Order: sequence, then C-alpha cells, then structure tokens
Amino acid sequence: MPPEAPRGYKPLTVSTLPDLLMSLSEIRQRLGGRPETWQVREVGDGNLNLVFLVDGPAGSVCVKQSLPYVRAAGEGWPMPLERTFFEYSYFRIVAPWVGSLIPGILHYESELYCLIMEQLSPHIILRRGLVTGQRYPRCARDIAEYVALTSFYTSDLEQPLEQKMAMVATFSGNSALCRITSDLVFADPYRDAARNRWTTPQLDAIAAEFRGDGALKVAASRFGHKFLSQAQSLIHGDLHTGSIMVTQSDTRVIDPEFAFFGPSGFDIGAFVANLLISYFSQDGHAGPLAPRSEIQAWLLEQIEVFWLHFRSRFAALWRAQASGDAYPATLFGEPAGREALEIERVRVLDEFFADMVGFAATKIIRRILGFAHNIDFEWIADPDRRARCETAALQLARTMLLRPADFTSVADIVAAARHFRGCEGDQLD
Ligand code: SR1
Ligand code: MG
Repeated sequence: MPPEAPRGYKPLTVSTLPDLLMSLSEIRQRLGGRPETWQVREVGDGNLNLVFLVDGPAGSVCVKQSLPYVRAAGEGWPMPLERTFFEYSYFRIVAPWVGSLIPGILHYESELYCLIMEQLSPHIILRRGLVTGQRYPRCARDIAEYVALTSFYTSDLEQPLEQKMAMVATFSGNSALCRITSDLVFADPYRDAARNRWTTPQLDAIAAEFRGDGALKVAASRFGHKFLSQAQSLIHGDLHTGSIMVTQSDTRVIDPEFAFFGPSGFDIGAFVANLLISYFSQDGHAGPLAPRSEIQAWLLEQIEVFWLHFRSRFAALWRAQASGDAYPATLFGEPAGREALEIERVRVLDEFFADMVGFAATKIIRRILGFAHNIDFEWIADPDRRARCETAALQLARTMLLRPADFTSVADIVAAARHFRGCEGDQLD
C-alpha cells in the first residue's frame, strides 16, 4: 500500500488535468482555446513520475507530477512526493545562471506536487538519439558550460556562507532521493540485493566477482562516502543522458529531482559515464548497413570536449569572480598570493577530474548490475551481444575504480575504453 497522500493531493489524469490548467490564467492563455480542444497525453517513461504533454491551439506545456511511489517498481516501493518541490527549487536557483539550458519554468502547484514547464519541441531525449546513432554537435560543450556554471555559482567559492548554508538546509530535505542514489549506485551492485538484475546467465560470473571483490567495494564505497559527505555545490544529482533533451542546435537539462548539495564531480561523472555507456552499447546496435564506428569515435571525442570546456570555464569563473568565503579574495591580492592560488586552482581541478573518473565508474556499474538499467544496453535484443558490450563497460569501470592513478587525463580514459572494447589498433577520426 502506498503511504497516505497529503490532503489535496491526487494523481492527475488526462481527464482531470485540463481543470487544473484552466484555473491558471497564464497557462490557460498560453494554451489558448477551450479545454475540450486541448490534446493531453501521459508520456512518462522514467522511473518515478507522471509526465503529461498538453497542446492547445496557441501553445503547449509539459506537466510533471510526483507519485507517492516509485513508478518503475509500483506501490510496494513508497516514495515521498516532495521531490517535485526540490526539482522546482533547483530550477529556480540555477535559472539566472544557466538561462536557456533548462526549460522555462511556468508554475509550481504545491498541493499537487506538480510542476508546469515549457514543452520542449522538437527536442528528444539525448539517450534515445544516441541509441539510434545520432550525433549532437553542441551537446557536450553545452553540458560542460551548464555544470561549470551550476557547480561554481552554488559553491563556497562564490556564495557567502550564510546563503550556502541556507540552501544546504533546504536540500537536506531531499533525503529520500539521496537514499535511492546511495543504495542503488554505491551499495546494491556490490551486494546481494533483491532489486538487482543483469543479463543472465552471461554476466552471472562477473556480477559475483564484483560482489566478492573487497578492493572494488572499498573503492566504490569511498565515492559513496564522498557523495554523502562533500557538500561542495548544488548538484543535479542524476545528470545522465536521459536527463538531457536535444536538437542539433539546442540542449536542455531536465529532471533535477535528485538535487542536493554534494560533490561537484558527481554530475560531471554521470555525464561521462553515460557517454561511455553509449560508446560500449553502439556495437550492439550496429548492423552490416549501419556501422557505428563513426559515432563511437565521436562519443570518445565528446569526453574531451566536455572535460576541457568544463575545466577552462570553471577556472575562468573562479579567476574572474569569487565572492564566497572559500579562498577569500582578500587573501590573494598580491602577486605571490595570486601565484599560489593559481597552483591551488589546478589542484582543485585535478581533484574534480579524479572524482569524475570514480563517479563515472560507479554510474556505469549500477546501470549494468543494479536495479535501473538504460535503453542503451536494454534495447540490444540478443543477450549474448548485449552481454559482450556490458562486460567491456564493466571491465573499464572496474579498472577506473581500482587503478585511479592510471587515469589522469581524458586520453587515459579514451585509451582504456578502446582497449576494453578490443579496438586499440583502430584509427580515431
Ligand atoms: C528508483 S529510481 C531509479 C533511478 O532512476 C533515476 O533516473 C535515478 O537514476 C535513479 O537511481
Ligand atoms: Mg529522471
């Protein structure tokens, strides 16, 4: 049984949603016409929520509503409704910095835990585009820009401590979603958990190896500990390729319901993990008339585009403007201070890189051995073929966790990815 919902809350349906939208003058005007003429579709295919698309004669909206349980698991896995409040709060905080890299946020209906946003069209979910072999020239750079802005502006480098702590206090309420990440990413894939699944019997042996590998469990737990204890910046918390919508010329970040103050390396690791997952999965989607080698080379290039842009933008923001309480500007006005601070910036960015590698590894493993899988691998119908792709990804991820000193540049990640895919001899475009 789901937990008792608060008074006033009811899951919306395609028949009840128009009444709500009619009562909101700005939304009513945006859609235009009469509600009978509006086309309402429920399209949610994520793990948690209801998502409706509404089209009227004048315009359209997207409506997202929390359910009191995990949609992908059913009513037996209850989940507090407040996640939409955290999503709304996150969007409100980052909007001034990231501008049109998120959808326009139109209204939050607190009793119904429902958020009304701009409907993005003709955008599609990045992951779906990648599975069909599409490339998106702006995406990696846009996401790097996005993460540089959000992770810098919400950090102690920029925020006075009073404001930062007030924001930390707000997002500390999002413990239910942090619990999901803590369990599903950092613990379950390394233990016997009823929710786990993998391609069986092909991956039975490697799944057992992971559960029995003490060093691997320590390494994954080290990143789990960072996730729980390092309130460096307001992170999206689930920045995989299913949380990004794209066209050839536009990129939008959606679904920040897992937002909280955590390690800055978590979001960048999530994005890189999902580029790598796509890279390994392409072999499962390739056909004699549809080779995937070009997109595979492109995906590896995007890791470099992403990291280099993130690194230079974050450093530039820090150099240009830093009014927070960490590394106070008043300490570093003279040349020796400036020089020492520049060396420290390099150290901090190197630490982000190491965190990106570790978090990326844990995010790859959870999508293959844990509860929530990705269509990148799931849509490979032949289980033997799928298992080969998944095994190569697992081998890379295990190496990233066990041999972090071997990964100090993007070239190291790329070389290792190519090694485990068994294509070292190929020429990169
Ligand atoms: C129970 S929710 C499972 C996963 O879906 C979301 O996208 C998050 O990644 C979460 O871990
Ligand atoms: Mg999501």
